[in-house]
Parts: sequence; structure tokens; C-alpha cells
Amino acid sequence: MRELVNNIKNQAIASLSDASSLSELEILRIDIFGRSGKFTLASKELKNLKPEEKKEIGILINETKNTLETLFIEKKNELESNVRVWFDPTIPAIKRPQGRLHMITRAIDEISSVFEKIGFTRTRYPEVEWDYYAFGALNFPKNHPARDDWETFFIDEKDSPKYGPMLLTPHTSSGQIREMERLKGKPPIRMINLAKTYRRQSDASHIPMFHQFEGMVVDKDISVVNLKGTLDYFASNFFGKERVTRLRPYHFQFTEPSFEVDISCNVCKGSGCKLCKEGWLELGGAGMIHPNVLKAGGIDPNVYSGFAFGWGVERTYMMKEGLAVPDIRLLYSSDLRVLSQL
Ligand code: FA5
Repeated sequence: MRELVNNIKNQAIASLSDASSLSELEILRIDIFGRSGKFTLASKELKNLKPEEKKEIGILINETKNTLETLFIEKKNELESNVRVWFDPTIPAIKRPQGRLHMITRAIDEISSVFEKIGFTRTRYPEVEWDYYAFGALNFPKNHPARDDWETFFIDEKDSPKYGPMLLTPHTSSGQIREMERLKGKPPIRMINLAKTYRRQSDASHIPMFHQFEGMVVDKDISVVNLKGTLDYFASNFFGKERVTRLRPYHFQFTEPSFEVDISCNVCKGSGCKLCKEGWLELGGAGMIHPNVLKAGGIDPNVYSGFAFGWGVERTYMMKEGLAVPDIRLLYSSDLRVLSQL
């Protein structure tokens, strides 16, 4: 048995030094260590030996195995370092996927910078808000049916004796009173409040979490003319030079008069087409700040007046890019097939 093991070892060492390729080495490995390899079969004989021989031959088998395995590894390394690596510099490189900011992050930056140029200050107010700032101080009487329009998420928390229920703010208008308070009721105010807003709505044109931007200006002698001028400035700087806005009478509890703002359609330039029907696309709400709201913010409505407007970032940006997104919820679906196109 000792002789058999030594023979296998010597033959293996000789063949190893002759092996000139990785495939030859693999054939040799199978011949020695494979399931029916010479060394494997010899090792199996160990159990048939007499006990006194078993120990000695067992040691020999172990040593031989270790020696041969080391030699195999060394030979493999040697052969691999000889393999020539072909490098063809004309093969096109693998294109790594490139990340970029989400469309809505880009929109937020763009919208803020348009308003910052004409002196608006970007603000952000709490997303988890009190009823007082979202409704109460905005001239909504308690249980007024108009509150239903906002389909608010309420927080399961004790009501504040002063501010009422806690909720997720359904619109950035909650920032109006907060900004008046921050400035201690002292105009001039030029605020652009851009933040996340929440409503219990989910369909092709509504998402439960979306973004709004709220403009507010308060000063002496502010009129609808200033509102219209600001909206037209935004329309031409954000959407394109020839775009203008139009105001339609509407109702909001916190503005008087109130308007819906439309922008001229860029496809038909206002004459009416399949996209817009009558030449105009709807953007959002606006109006002159209600005297009661100014009073709630500590501002005297007999001295000061102001305007405000609030639009959805998602819808505004989709309109700018002319994006035919069939379902607004796709914007937040994290589906790379969608995101890589935006
Ligand atoms: C408001 O939220 C008023 N606070 C706007 C306002 C501000 C009026 C200041 C007057 C003065 P409205 O509910 O219409 O208004 O929402 C404004 C815009 O938010 C909509 O035009 C739309 O673009 C966007 N919006 C509303 N709900 C959703 C929603 N669930 N998903 C996506 N966008 C929405």
C-alpha cells in the first residue's frame, strides 16, 4: 500500500511538470482526485487495512494529499500567468447607467429660481400641521363643507386646545399665516412656499402625496394687476416666452376675489385644439388675500393688501414638458422604465 501511494505521488509529480495547459492540468486532476481517480481509489483501501497499518498509511495518505494539492495550485497559478490576456481597444465600452435628479426635484429647483429672481424668498413649513394653519386661520368656519374638498389625512393625536386637530397639510396655503407670524405681521412679504402636501386621493390625475408651490405677496397697494403680472412673468419664464395666463372667477375661502389660473396652450397658441379644447390649460388657484386671513396673521387689512396663488408642482411640470404621462402616480412608482424617460 505504501508503495502504491508513493507511485501515485511520483507519477503525479512527473505529469504535473509536463502539463502545459490548464485543460491538461484539469485532466490530470480528475485522473488523480476525481471520483474514480487513482488517489481517491487508493484512499478508499485504507479501511481494509489491519489496524496497526492503518495509522501509518493514514498519515502517508494525508501528507501525500496535501503535497499534491499544493503542487496542483502552484502549477495552476503558473499556467494562468502564462495565459495571454487579449485586449481589443476597438470594442465599445460597457455603458454604465447614469443617475440623475428626479424630475420633481429638478422642477422644484427651477420653479424656486424663477421666483427668487424677482425677490421671493423660499420657505418651507411643517408637513404635519395644525387645523388652525391649514383651515381655521384661513377663514374656514368650523364644519364648513369646503373643508371636504381637501380630503385631509388627520393624525391620531390629541387636539390642541388652541390649534385644533393635527393633520398632514393638504395645501401649502398653511404657510401663509406661518410666514405672516414669522415676520411678526410686518410686510413686505414675498414668499414662495414649496413643500409636500397630502390628500386622500388616488387616481390617474391625483396622488396622495404631491407638491405645491404657494406664492404670497403682501404690501401696500397690492392689487390684481400685480398678481396677473407675476403670473405672466412665471408663465413666460417657466413655460416659454409667448405663454400668458388668464384668470377665471372661482371661490376659495381664503381669497376674495378668487380665480382659477389658466395658461395659453402651446400647441394651438390659444385657438383651441385636441389637448386644451378651448386654447387654455388649467394651472391652479389664486386670489387676493381675504381680510380675515391678514387679520389672523396680525396684519391690518386697511393698510396692507396681498395676493396668493397655489399650484401643483407635478401637474405644472408635466404641462411644461408636454409629458404624456397617462397616470400621475407613475412619477413616484420607482419604475426605472418610466424614470429613465423623464
Ligand atoms: C388649493 O390647494 C389652494 N390652496 C390653492 C390656492 C392658493 C388658491 C392660494 C388661492 C390662493 P386646489 O385644491 O385647487 O387649491 O389645488 C391646487 C393644485 O394642486 C391643483 O390645481 C393641482 O395642480 C394640485 N393638486 C391638488 N390635488 C392634487 C393631487 N391629489 N395630486 C396632484 N396634484 C394635486
